[in-house]
Amino acid sequence: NWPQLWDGHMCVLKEGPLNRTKITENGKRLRKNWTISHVILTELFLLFFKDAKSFVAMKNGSGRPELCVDLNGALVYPADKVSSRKNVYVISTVLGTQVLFQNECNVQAQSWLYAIQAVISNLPCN
Ligand code: I3P
Repeated sequence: NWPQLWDGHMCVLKEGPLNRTKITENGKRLRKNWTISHVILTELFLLFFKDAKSFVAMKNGSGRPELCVDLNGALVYPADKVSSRKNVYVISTVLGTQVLFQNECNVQAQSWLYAIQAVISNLPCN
């Protein structure tokens, strides 16, 4: 139950909008479908919500993220040849999920990269 899991256990390290698309699930390639998400970085997860309102709703006891990426053992790096877009990074999880995230502003995109890298390096499986 997401609201319960959230309650008192996780703090928001970074929050804001990013474009994202899942490209692999369980090691299987998916068709790209870029969407804008409201992204929340915690000490354990990168959570993608439909919008900021959905995140507030979850905290108030209803709903959950559209996508939850387990950062323990994950890798994050520039996705240079994976997209025609600029400032694209890939997060690759131990269970074989890969998510691209992107921001038109390279400073913004890079600040997400650094924040996610910092979380990963603090987790046991880094
Ligand atoms: C895809 C769509 C994606 C694009 C992808 C296309 O077409 O245009 O935005 O990824 O390129 O295949 P469709 O909507 O028909 O699925 P990028 O924006 O990241 O380049 P790709 O096939 O080179 O991954």
